[in-house]
Amino acid sequence: MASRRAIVACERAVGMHAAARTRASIAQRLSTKTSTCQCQQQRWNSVSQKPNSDRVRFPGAVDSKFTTSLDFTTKDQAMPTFRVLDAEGQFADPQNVPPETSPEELLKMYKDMVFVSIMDLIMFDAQRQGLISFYMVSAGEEAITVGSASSLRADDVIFAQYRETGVFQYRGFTPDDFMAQLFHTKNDAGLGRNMPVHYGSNKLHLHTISSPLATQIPHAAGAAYALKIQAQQNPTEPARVVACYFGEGAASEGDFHAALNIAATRGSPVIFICRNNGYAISTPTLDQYRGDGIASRGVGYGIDTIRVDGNDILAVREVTRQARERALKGNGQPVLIEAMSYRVSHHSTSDDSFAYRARVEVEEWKRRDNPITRLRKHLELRNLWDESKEKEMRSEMRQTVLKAYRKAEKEKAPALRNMMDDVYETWTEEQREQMKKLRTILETYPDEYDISAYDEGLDGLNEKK
Ligand SMILES: Cc1ncc(C[n+]2csc(CCOP(=O)(O)OP(=O)(O)O)c2C)c(N)n1
Ligand SMILES: [Mg+2]
Repeated sequence: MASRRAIVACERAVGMHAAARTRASIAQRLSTKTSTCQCQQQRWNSVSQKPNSDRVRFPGAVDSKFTTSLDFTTKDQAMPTFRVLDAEGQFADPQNVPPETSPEELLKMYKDMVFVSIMDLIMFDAQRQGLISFYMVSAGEEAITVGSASSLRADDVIFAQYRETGVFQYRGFTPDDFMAQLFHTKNDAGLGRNMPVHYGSNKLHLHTISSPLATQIPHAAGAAYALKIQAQQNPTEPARVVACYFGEGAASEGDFHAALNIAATRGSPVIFICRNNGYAISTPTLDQYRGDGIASRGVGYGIDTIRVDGNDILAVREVTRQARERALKGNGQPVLIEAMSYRVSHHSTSDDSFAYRARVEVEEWKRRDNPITRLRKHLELRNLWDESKEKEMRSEMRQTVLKAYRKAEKEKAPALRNMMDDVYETWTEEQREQMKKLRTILETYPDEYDISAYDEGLDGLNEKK
């Protein structure tokens, strides 16, 4: 099923016309030996073993030695966690620092993280006041999203889960774009059809967020395969990768496993970025899995994998930079990054996390480590930042968010016809009938239904010509 989804995503991305090339023929293409997977095919050509060899090259195992000692393989030591900065913002190993990041870039990353945290506070409150229906904050995870986005090309394709506001912010989604979606105004690219925080942008190569968990992961594997084919067809164009974000909870879905496997076997240039924040709503990781996090699964699928300190933006930036290079090496391959953090906030505005975890646990994490504070300390050590700049920036950002917020609050909602549009190419008879009935109801009970808030009012019910 997930492989089928990957194929569909692949078809869409390369723009194949369904009538011209049926799914069957695509599936056949995927299963045929192409020049790109020759290396993988060749791996098994030497099944015939030499006499007295200490191993047989079984077709199903890489290079397994014979042994007479009966030992079960057990859980090994945990994979290490890469970091660049220590909790005080100093280089953890001054002899081993990543390539210099310019002061401008460091400041952009810092400001983007702070902007997200300020918008989060304001919009969480807006939901509490009943002004928007739902919200999710990124508290504690801003470095994972901003840091990784900073190492991608602007036209790399991104699939996100929902706690990746920092990616949208880094890419150039504007305060007006955020507010149009959150207040479902007529300027929302999704025309108010999605819950708040389900952002998307064609222009910025950000696929629209979708609520059912993990469905974006096979889509990402398929889209990356499409990019690989495109790169073969247009070798002079700069190669692109896909970045796919998800939580450790989403990695419990079958889609995660199918996607990693197809990406590995097809050599798709996709960077899987898992945000491991310790919880899937109320389910702590201990009840989700017993292995070594999500990283150990990447190795199981034959995928180059790294674990990184998600509170250390320079570490996230550097692993993503190197992951991107790896993803494009040779004929392409997936890479898995597991970024460790802690979900400081409630899961969403629909959740009260103190019903299942102690306040002291959260307070302890807030005190112990925070990605924004860590980068701020680093900037101060380099004389790039101080308290007065901080104050000025925070006040300006608050004003920016509130200005966009007030503007969106007054904006009309999309025309009512958008309820029906884009399901079929044109409305069906049933849809026309339903819109006619809706018109009758709205005209009969004008005091019950205030449609002045909708673009075009009653005319918005008319079918688009
Ligand atoms: C298929 C599916 N099952 C369940 C849900 C309900 N649900 C929404 S978010 C969530 C937890 C996901 O946790 P994780 O992937 O770790 O992301 P986090 O919220 O921690 O960022 C669940 C169970 C869903 N949206 N889709
Ligand atoms: Mg989680």
